[in-house]
Amino acid sequence: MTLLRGDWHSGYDPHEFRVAPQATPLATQLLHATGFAHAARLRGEDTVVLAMCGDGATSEGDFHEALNFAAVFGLAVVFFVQNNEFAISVPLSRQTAAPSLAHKAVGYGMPGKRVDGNDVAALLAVLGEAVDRARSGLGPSLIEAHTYRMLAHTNADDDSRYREHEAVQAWAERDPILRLRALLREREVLTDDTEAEFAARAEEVAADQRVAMHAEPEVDAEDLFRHVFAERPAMLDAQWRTLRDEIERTEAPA
Ligand SMILES: Cc1ncc(C[n+]2csc(CCOP(=O)(O)OP(=O)(O)O)c2C)c(N)n1
Repeated sequence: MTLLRGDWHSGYDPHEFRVAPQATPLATQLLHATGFAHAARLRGEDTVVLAMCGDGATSEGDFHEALNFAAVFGLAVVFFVQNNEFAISVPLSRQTAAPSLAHKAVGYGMPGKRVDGNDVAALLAVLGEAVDRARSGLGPSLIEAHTYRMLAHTNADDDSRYREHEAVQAWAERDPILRLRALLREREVLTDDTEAEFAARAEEVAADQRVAMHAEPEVDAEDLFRHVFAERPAMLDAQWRTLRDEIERTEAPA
């Protein structure tokens, strides 16, 4: 969440959690994933990479390059597309003329599966299969999870300009959390007690997050210039000196 308040781009250690930092340019993460899987292969590791993107991101050139390279070299990547039918205001019908996004897998020579994205159990089964396949050296898969975006893209987006309220309402009954809850209740995995315990723990996490997000971050302006190159080139160094002088001037007492 630190990314969203103008603090460090990644507020955690990606190595420790084995989750890459969020990439804002759409679909670039797919190439990173393919590269990561290639590196793992060269190092003799059995890592499987899960690469996620939206339906809109499938129209980027990077999507093609990443899937093609991964398939040709049989890399251990599971490409997971969350098809929520919109890329901000652009509907899926403007994104592809293919019968489904999963169909794209055929052209790359990898298995493609379309699954109900609001059915957590189905998703787990399909993802598990793709991960096992990748880990046993059979190469990448493409999974399309079909769902629906319930809110506007961001609070700067007015979705009433491009879709009907009724269409959104129709999806409310398919809420994946309610469905998972019903399944777990039926199997008696979830009881009143465990549910209350989970809800209390979730509220604790949310409360901690709110406190952390309201704290004033201590930013060091030079961080902008660190970790870009192993050795900072003269051009960046000049930019840093200009910024540093400006900061010193504005911070100097009048
Ligand atoms: C290369 C690039 N182009 C445009 C944008 C602006 N942008 C941010 S989110 C978004 C829509 C993404 O839609 P989708 O891939 O379907 O993912 P969703 O947000 O619906 O999960 C766009 C166009 C961007 N971040 N990167």
